[in-house]
Amino acid sequence: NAKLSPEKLLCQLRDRVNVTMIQRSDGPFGTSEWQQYLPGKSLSETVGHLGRCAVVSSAGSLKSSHLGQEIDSHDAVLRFNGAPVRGFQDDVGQKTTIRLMNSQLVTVEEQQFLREPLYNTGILIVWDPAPYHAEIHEWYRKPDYNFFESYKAYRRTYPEQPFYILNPKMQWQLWDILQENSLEHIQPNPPSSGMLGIVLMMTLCDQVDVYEFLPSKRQTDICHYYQKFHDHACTMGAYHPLLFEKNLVKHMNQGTDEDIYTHGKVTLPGFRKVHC
Ligand code: NCC
Repeated sequence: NAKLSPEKLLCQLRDRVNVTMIQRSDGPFGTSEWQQYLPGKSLSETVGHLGRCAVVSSAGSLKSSHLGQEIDSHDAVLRFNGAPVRGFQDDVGQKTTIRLMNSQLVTVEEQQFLREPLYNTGILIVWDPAPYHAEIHEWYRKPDYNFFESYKAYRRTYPEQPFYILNPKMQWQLWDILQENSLEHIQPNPPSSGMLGIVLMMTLCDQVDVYEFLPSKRQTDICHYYQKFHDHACTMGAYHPLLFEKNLVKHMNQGTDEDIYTHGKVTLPGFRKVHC
């Protein structure tokens, strides 16, 4: 269904999706107030050179997977939103190097976000849905969720923990590639945290193993491995173009179909290893 070869697709992602964190030089963030809040070090300086990385989706199919040890064997592990590790180590591991969160969580669930120890581990990154190819200024005036105050409150409480804001430009650069490689029209909503996280890790790591983004034989309507809630849309997508994301990731998989079936595991090369 994708139009480009896997090799060309990887090159497009590498060359057209500019994964950066908001910096002091980004327009409205240049004020003296923001200087105190944005981390001084860049993300790549903070994480260093990463070899093998794991991206752990929050899917219900992780339940009873016993993938914990395998996930923890990676140099770095990315998790999403409020996905817990305590009580679920056997299935999802215990290492958290980066946690990517949407702005809704940080804003609507601010009290839990500021209180729960879950968030105190690893590097935090928050992203917010921006208007299609909007300039930073336009987005800053009218974010989807106004998470800026909550971000500042967290930074005041935990000034030592690295906490970045994802530059919103990347979501539409990635969406364009999703659309170009799909035969159907895709809803104009940004990619899921899962897809953003996969591309983020491809910029930081030599190799990225993604778990239960493409569902294994354990596929289920249970939304998350940590909740009892059932909803088919969690796996197939509603707001996010999740199905198109999954097709694209399947197309680029360098692992085996057997690994998808048994481990829900896809292996992607880091952009450093991609030669165009
Ligand atoms: O559910 P969510 O996603 O936090 O999951 C993180 C990523 O894992 C992948 N996933 C999840 C469940 C599933 N059955 N299959 C999957 O493949 C997806 O790639 C997903 O992105 C989000 O993307 O940020 C999302 O966030 C939640 C919610 O806001 C947070 O969990 C915070 O509470 C959204 N749910 C709702 O708004 C009700 C979800 O749509 C997208």
